[in-house]
Amino acid sequence: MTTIRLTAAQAMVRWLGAQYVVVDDAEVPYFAGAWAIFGHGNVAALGEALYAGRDALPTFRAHNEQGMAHAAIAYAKQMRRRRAMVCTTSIGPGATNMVTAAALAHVNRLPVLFVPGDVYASRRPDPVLQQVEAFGDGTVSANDCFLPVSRYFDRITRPEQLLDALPKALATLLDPAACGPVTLAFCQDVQAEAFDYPLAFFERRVWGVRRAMPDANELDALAAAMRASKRPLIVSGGGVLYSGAENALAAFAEATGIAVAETQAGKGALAWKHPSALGSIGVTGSSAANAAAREADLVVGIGTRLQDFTTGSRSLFADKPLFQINVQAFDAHKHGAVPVVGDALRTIEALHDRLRGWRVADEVRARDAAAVAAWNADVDAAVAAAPGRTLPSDAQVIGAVQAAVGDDAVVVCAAGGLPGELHKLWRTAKPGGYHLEYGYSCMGYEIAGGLGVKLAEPRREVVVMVGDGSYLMMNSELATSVMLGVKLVVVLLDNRGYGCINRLQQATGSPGFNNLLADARHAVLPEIDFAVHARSLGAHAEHAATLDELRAAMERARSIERSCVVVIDTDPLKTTEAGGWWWDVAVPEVSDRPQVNAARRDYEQRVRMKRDLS
Ligand SMILES: Cc1ncc(C[n+]2csc(CCOP(=O)(O)OP(=O)(O)O)c2C)c(N)n1
Ligand SMILES: [Mg+2]
Repeated sequence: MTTIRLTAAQAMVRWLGAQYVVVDDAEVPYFAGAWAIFGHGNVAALGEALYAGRDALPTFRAHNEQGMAHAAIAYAKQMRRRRAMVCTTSIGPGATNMVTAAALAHVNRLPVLFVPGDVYASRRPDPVLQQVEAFGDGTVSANDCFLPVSRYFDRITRPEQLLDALPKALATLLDPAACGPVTLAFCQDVQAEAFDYPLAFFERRVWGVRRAMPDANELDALAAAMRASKRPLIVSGGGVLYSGAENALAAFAEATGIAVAETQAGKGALAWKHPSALGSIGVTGSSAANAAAREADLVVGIGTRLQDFTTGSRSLFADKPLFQINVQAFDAHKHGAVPVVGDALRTIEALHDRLRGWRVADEVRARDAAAVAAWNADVDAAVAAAPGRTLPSDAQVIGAVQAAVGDDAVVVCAAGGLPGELHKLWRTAKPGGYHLEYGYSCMGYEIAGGLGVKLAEPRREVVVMVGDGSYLMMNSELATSVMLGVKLVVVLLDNRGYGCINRLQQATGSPGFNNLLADARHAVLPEIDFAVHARSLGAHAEHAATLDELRAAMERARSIERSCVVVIDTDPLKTTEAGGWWWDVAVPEVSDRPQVNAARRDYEQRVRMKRDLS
């Protein structure tokens, strides 16, 4: 056997750079690059290896480990899980800074390879700087925090372990059902240790992605249920996009006339104008989709986790017969659904075949069309700019942004009031045009995520919509976007606080407290000049005083090559009333506040209604 003597770090980098996949008929490296913030746990050995291997695996520097991990995860999401990135950190705080991002990737079923440095396998210098010491367990390190939020975890304590760990890591990242974050905690002394690796280990390898065929019996059961139904509804989730099934779904919907509603992760599979598109479903759904869900005699989820925002906390269609098409049996069995385990594309194709000649009745379709027309009028009204000089609503800003960008644009968002408003109001023309991280809804994902999106699709306009709270929580990768020449347009909606939580707080009977800046303990009420801040990071930045100024600033932003930030003050209280559904947020059972008691009575009534439903 021919061998080559390499450090474990060199072996890892060499192997990672030799893994390929086929995307749009071209063989491309699976790993588009490695994000790295160096420290004593990775600079000496992994740093040396990344430098030597920088042609096959380019390294990118970031400012915050969580931020760089968000960029990596967003890249994979926008690439529809066909390609991914690596993130490496020092031991200790650099590593644990990534744990939130690991949880985000875990919830959203997105691939990312984490390589945090780890303590010495030899224990030679213990306790090494930043080592977390457990009194009763010598095997614990800070990286154990990754265990519950990794789909595959290994600690590399011997160089030859890589021969096994690396292929297992990639098999997990590329597995449509098991997909999620992989953590290879890399002991820092082991990174530097040499070993005679078989040369064959580093041969270029092209990986395929499995498409699981649905079971014939499960498929027959679904086809029979659909044939018997008069008012079926498809709930289309992120799995439709990850499977590349959007054209098959559109063709199936056209052939059968079946109505389709979309989750946050699934939005954009059908163009908003598609005749079967009812818009978004659930807590932040359209009136058309939610009415169809109440009327449905059969609900078919495709590639959805059925999280509470989709199901209205199980109050929207819990009383309906439910089938779940999902590549992961864990999801296919949720909520008592009849499972159809399989790839979304293959299952839709097979279903299309079995349902030839079957069509939803014209009067049902006409009802849907009327409901969609009414919803579209509601959207137009919500986003229309009101005359006068009152603060605009999030909806009006969304309307102005939507009008300023092309059909190809990608809107990026994650937390605050905006995701709900965007889910209701954003009109997605093309798949991939709507990038919402709403599995973990992690404040701080927006700008870092936008960077990953733009790296994935450099030719598309990327518009990040972000609240003042999220911006303050993590904005540092804006500087990275400027440094890398990866242009983002960031629209920052400044309502001076955690607007959506303030509204939720008041809806549950409490006074405004500790959410809006003015309602929080303060010696000085902050007057943050976000435009000045963004400029200091190197971005072009403007403050728009009105929606007209916002439109003009967006126009300018389109022609500027650098990342741009447009700040606009917004009303923290106004939201779109049309559409939507109940969301289960537990209200205190006892309180001195009559408003809380009243909210509790409403809450109990809703919970009773829900119980009657299921
Ligand atoms: C990391 C993180 N911390 C806390 C929350 C809970 N949370 C959700 S939205 C929100 C407020 C967001 O404020 P901002 O970005 O200004 O948006 P707004 O609500 O004002 O629209 C908070 C605190 C979260 N989703 N993520
Ligand atoms: Mg805010």
